[in-house]
Amino acid sequence: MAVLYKADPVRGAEWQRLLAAKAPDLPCFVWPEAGDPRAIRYLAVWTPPDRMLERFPNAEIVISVGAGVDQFDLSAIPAHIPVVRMLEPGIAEGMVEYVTLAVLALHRDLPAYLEDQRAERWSAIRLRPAASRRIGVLGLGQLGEACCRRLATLGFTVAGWSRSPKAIPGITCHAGAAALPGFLAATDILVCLLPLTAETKGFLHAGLFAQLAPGAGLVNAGRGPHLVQEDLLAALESGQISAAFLDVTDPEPLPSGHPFWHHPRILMTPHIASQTRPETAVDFVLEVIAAHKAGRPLPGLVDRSRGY
Ligand code: NDP
Ligand code: OXD
Repeated sequence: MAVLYKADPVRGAEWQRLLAAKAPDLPCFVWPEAGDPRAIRYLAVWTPPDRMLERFPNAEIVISVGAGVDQFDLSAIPAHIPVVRMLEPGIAEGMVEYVTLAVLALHRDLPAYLEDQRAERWSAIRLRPAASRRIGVLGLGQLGEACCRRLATLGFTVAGWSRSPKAIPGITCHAGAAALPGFLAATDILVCLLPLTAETKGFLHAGLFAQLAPGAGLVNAGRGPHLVQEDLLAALESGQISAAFLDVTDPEPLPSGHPFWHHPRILMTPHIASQTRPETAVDFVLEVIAAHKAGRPLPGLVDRSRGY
């Protein structure tokens, strides 16, 4: 019985070392090494290898090393093999830091001040209390909920939107398509933490921007294809969106000369909002394997019909 790790090889070496210490009976190979392919039972991957079952006929579980699984072709993974996504606490901690950074920067008008500095302009914008700034978070999963909770502790008025109803103390929770317009109309800074699915591709588009409070800020830390790029440029031009933090783009990186690179009201980061932390990721993988062996429900099991 062995684990195959297929993602960043530097982190793979860390996984190998950690697994050797925590589960000495469970060898870990870092792709393209795989030892005896018939011994590979658990694949921890960013994307599974082609012809996965031909290569690894005894594969039992595929675990995404990331929280998202949109990079998987789920139809290529046989239905009897469960697909699990990463639920280790480091991902949420990183995302909470990033979203807090972006929301505070938008709340405190950092993009405008950066522009002023470059233009040698000294001009104060009137401060607005956090309680009067309404933050709306799209997606109330492991990341959205953690971000909402932290933002609320900073004094913001926080709401979230998800597919199914939620109850989170101190957060106004909205659910379903019918609740979306009311949620958007009461949002000054919109944070996207949706998974990328057929339903959410292109979700951040002109029609949605138009429903936000005028001059709203945008944070996209979900996936690049959530955003319709030309609609963001138009919304920035009209002032309907005042500024945007983008941690994800489509493609990554954007080509040279793309208008986002030099846009004064766009702050881009290279998909670093959070990163899977090997120490806790390995614990999660061992938890999944133990649950599988014991016939218990698998944590992080992906619902293939929903795509997340
Ligand atoms: P979860 O699956 O835990 O949460 C997803 C949330 O989105 C759920 O609340 C879900 O609703 C909601 N949702 C999904 N589809 C819809 C829809 N059609 N309409 C309304 N709500 C919907 O995911 P995570 O919180 O773990 O991660 C979210 C995404 O963040 C990942 O898929 C990934 O794309 C991105 N990510 C980005 C990173 C980065 O560094 N930039 C790092 C890690 C993740 P419900 O609860 O009702 O199911
Ligand atoms: C993830 C990511 O999905 O890093 O975990 O984007």
